[in-house]
Order: sequence, then structure tokens, then C-alpha cells
Amino acid sequence: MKFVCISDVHIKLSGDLPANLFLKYLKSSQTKESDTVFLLGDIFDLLVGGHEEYIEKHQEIFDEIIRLISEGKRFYHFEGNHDFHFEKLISALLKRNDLPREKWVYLKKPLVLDVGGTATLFAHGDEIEIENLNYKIYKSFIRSSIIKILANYVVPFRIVDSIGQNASKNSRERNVKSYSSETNEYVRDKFRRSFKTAQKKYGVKDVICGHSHCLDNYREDGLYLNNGFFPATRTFTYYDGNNYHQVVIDQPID
Ligand SMILES: [Mn+2]
Repeated sequence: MKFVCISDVHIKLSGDLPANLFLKYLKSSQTKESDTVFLLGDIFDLLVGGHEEYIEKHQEIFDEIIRLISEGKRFYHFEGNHDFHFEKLISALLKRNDLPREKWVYLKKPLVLDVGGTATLFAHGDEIEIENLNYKIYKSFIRSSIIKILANYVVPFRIVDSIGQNASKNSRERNVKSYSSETNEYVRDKFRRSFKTAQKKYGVKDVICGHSHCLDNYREDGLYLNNGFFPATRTFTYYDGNNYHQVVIDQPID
């Protein structure tokens, strides 16, 4: 297996910086070389429920994903905590383009795969985070079936969209305050401890995830890779069948 892997892109609008960088990732030579593409959550800053309006809103991105799937690549698309309950959207896109379901796999939970003989955990990252009880309560609430029904069938797209724009504005303001360098070190170390806990819990050696927004490439009896905050780090992971590479997109944005 050769693959590329990304998380925490936080695309708000078609044509914004994260969207353009994400298209560079999809069109990169490393993605071209890969048979599998991992999207490890929070690709979109807000994408909740199966509203088909999202297809038009992010047309260029969905067109590119469909093109890559048509070429034979498989996508593993994980829920994040900014984009979730959108399995109906993927089903609609696959159906419109007459593509098989197993080519764009929707995941609500971490996945263990064999990577070159090493048991490897792929996750958004919040599932493995230790010491965050309030967040876990919040997460189990937003993941609940009642919210899924509300998001898919009851609340119209424009309401979900406007609630989300406010929520992400607030979360951005919080992030600016809390992401000082000390906090960064605290978050990085907490996620390294989460990696050690996840190794035991899932019976894996390597862990690849995002969510913390803290770029990392750490070895301690196994490998822990975190993609950081993509609009700032411009990084993604490429596995060439033997080795991992943390690739930086350095081309100027059109
Ligand atoms: Mn997240």
C-alpha cells in the first residue's frame, strides 16, 4: 500500500486558502503515486449532515475526489469534530457518479490497518485523547442519533451553515488565545501520552492522527505522526511503501 494522509484542513469556503492548499494535496505527485488517500477529519471547518447543498458549496473539491476515485484510488474518510454525520452526502456523490461504495469509505471510528507489516492506527485524534472528560461528553452528544436526525432531516442547510459559521468563529478566537507556545508544548506532550495509551488499547505500534493542531513526528517504540494545523503547517504524510515522508506544500497558491 502506498498512501497519502491529511487532516485538519478546516476549509470554510470554496477558493479559500485551506481549500486551495487541499487541492494541491489532491493533485500532488505523492497522491498520484498512492493507491489510498486518508482524510483524517476536520477537512471542512463545518460540514454537518447530508445536505446536498454542500456539493455545490465545495464543488471543485468533490469533483477532484471523484476524479481520483474514478482513476481507481480508494478514500478512507474519517469524521472529525467539525465535519460529521455526512455519510448521506458521500452516498449521494457516489451514486451520482456511478462509483462503488467501497471506494469512498466513511469512518466514524479509528481504523487499524497493516502498513508494511506494522499494525497502524488511523484516527482523527479526539478518540484517543486522554484527560478530556468534558470534551468526551460533548462528543458523545454531537455523535448521538438525535443530532444525526436533526442534522439530516430537520434543520435546513442554511441554519446548520450559519450556526456552524458562528461556532467556528468562536472556536477560532479560543484557539488564538489558547495556542501559545506553552500550550503547544502541553498539547504535544499530552498527545504523545495519548499515543502510548492508544498503542495498548488498540494493539498497534504506529499511530497516525490529527486534531491536536500540533505537528509531530515522534518515535518511542513505535511511530506517532500528527499532521498539525494544515493551513499553517502545509504538511501531509506520504507512505511510499517502505518509508514515511512528511511533505510540505511549498508551491505558491494560484
Ligand atoms: Mn478536530
